[in-house]
Amino acid sequence: MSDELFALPRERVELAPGAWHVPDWLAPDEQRELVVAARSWAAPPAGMRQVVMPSGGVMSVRSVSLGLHWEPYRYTEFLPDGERVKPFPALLGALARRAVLDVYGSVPADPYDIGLVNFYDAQAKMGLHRDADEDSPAPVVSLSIGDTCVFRFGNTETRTRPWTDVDLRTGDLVVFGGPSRLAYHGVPKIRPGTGGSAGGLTGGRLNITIRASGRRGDG
Ligand code: MD3
Ligand code: FE
Repeated sequence: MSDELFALPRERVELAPGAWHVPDWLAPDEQRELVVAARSWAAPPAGMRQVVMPSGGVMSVRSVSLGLHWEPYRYTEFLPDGERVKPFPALLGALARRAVLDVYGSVPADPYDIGLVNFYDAQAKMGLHRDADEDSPAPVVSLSIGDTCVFRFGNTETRTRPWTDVDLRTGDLVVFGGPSRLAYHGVPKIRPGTGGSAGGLTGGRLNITIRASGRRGDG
């Protein structure tokens, strides 16, 4: 029996105070637009790369930075090889403001100026961590396209339980504001082959996070 036959609309859920999961927020044509844009962002120079941790370990996720580049544990305008980071696209600023307005009813004071595009193949994962290198309380906006992932949302105190596992599917939005802004989170698993043809990806998962650096000026 097909799951789709009995698929009900998924409701928006507050995962923890200030953290909202909004299923199917991106329309299919918006997903396709972002996939097309991501292909151009991923191209060299300053294209897709794997971050090397201080331990020497290489992250399994491949990523493109826009606006500012994150390298453990700070934001810079230049990549490790000296290339200048690509500019922050106006499209991402507009999406982030629309998302935050939709969920919280107001937009943050600090401008959105950082985009991080993460690509997960079937084996990629991201360990539990906090995003604490921004100097702004503005909510982080996360958009998922392609294969479903298991997203693990922990607590603000420890890298250990309690945590909640939630499937993020293509088109889903999550915003992390208020007390959830500094919560531990990660991606323990991709569910290969679940993305369909959504957005025109042939496999894997694209996650786009949009943040405010809190830096003065135009970012
Ligand atoms: C909660 N990315 O890039 S998105 C990351 O799916 C990251 O690629 C994951 O964690 C991904 O740092 C998870 C959800 C997410 C992103 C940023 C957050 C959750 C967050 C920042 C603060 C709290
Ligand atoms: Fe994160």
